[in-house]
Amino acid sequence: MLRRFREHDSRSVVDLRGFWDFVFLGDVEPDQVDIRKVAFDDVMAVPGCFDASPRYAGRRGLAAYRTCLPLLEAGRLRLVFDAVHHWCRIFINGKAVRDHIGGFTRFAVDLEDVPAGDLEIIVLVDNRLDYARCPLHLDYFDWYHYGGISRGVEVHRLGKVWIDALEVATEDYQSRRLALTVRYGASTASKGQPLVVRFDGDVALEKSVDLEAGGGTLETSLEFPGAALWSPEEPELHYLHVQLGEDDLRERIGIREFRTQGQQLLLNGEPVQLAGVNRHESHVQIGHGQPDALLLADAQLVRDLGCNFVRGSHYPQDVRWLDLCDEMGFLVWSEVLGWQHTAEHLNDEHFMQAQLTNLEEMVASARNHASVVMYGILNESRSDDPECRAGYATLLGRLRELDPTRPVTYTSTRPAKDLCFDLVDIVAVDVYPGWYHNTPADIPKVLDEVAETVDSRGFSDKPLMIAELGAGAIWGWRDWHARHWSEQYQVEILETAVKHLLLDRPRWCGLGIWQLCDIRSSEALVMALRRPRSYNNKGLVDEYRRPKMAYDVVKKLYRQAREKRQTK
Ligand code: ADA
Repeated sequence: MLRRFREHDSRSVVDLRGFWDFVFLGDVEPDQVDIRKVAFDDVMAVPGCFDASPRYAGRRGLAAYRTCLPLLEAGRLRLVFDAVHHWCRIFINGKAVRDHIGGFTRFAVDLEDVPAGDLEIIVLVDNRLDYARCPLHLDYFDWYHYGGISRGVEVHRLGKVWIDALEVATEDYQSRRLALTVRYGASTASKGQPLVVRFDGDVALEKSVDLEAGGGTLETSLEFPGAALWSPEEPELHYLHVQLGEDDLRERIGIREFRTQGQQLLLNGEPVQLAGVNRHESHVQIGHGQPDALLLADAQLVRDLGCNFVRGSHYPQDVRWLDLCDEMGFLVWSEVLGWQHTAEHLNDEHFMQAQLTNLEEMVASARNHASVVMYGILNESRSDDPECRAGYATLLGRLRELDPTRPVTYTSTRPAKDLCFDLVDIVAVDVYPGWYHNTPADIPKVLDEVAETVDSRGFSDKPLMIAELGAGAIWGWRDWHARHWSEQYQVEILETAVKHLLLDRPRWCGLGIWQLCDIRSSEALVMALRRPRSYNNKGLVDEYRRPKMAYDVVKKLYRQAREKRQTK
């Protein structure tokens, strides 16, 4: 995964990024494929999205990837995939070992007693939009679902005892008390295994532990008086390194508390206002694949804009992106894969199970990131429909169970009728005044009405934010009429809205502009007819990251908002 820090000192890890053998099989059912007979006739970059390359642009179907790894020794291995879109089946030496559904999340395949010799890994990848196979990626969503092995792949060598995860949470930021949970696996029970925890290189705990066969958890609480806190202004990070038996794992964390109190968001006890953007992991030439240079360029844009907030719309973001957010001090809304679902989906066990798995995988990757301050679910789904409430309660409840330290939320488009605001910590509304309805002059009135509605319905004790607001502009399109799709019209809408929300009205705790970059959208007719070029053109920069006029305007206003916050 090539994080921004070294995860292991003693565990041996092989990075499988590079060119893999590839074949696009097309409209073939995975169960009909005889994996021994697949004829690979091409190569494909891993990580990458095959349908973002000109040769396979827009193609949907089954594809096969293959690579080989020579193993000098037999033993236990773990194969880690950081994201495969959207459905995949993994074959090791010709044998199917696991299926996975849903892109954007990490999953692993454990292999016991692997013999020495060549390890052949074949991955069948299906990028078709097929509810029955993969209910998380649907054709009407407002982004293009690229397919392929879009993030890194690694092979880890495990011994008799191995660390599955190190989970770290700030228990009390004032005394710098951290709760640590080590999840381990073990092939047999054993006594007196050495456990050593180091904090920024210094030993903080050293003892012997007894381990159970199969695996278990070890929990402890440690205090690091005087350790620097993490905040957007001073994003101080610390390293926790755990050794258990002969295995080890390093995590990088920030000590901080983020919570809500009445209408406010508090970071380390101080009120914070969110000024930010929504970001998709999408690029015109590489789809969902995100090379380091692109991640860094996007992070630098977010910082240059003066944002302290990014929403990872609408799915779990690459951990390397979260690493950069930790370092740059962004506050991140991490979200489960979803877009405008109805009661039909929320009452379907198949869909809900896929959501729950996606949510568990998201939390596992997000929980140690200081930058991730809140979780979201089910973007713009029918939270106003009584038939959907149970689904919202299930997913939000599961999030709280998995990670009680972070506030939860979702985006609502019908605040006057919403039925689930009582289930969240932060009320978040998406509204597009001046774009889909009303005029730019009406923006202040529309926004005030949203706040009045939420408050009058009994939620005046919760923080309220606009998670999305925006306007489309085609890069370079400047026109005397200055209407829809012109750069000037986007400026007019964003300027009015940002001023009103962040400078004029204290009720709002934040704003996420829709969106940082233009992205390719769905080709479904319902979307295509509203999306010139088949792009969602509401970016402050276009798909090549070229700035539109609105970029500088937002940058100026976000800086003013920051100065206002700092002089309070
Ligand atoms: C919604 C949605 C976004 C995008 C946006 C738009 O708010 O959440 O994904 O589709 O609308 O551009 O209309």
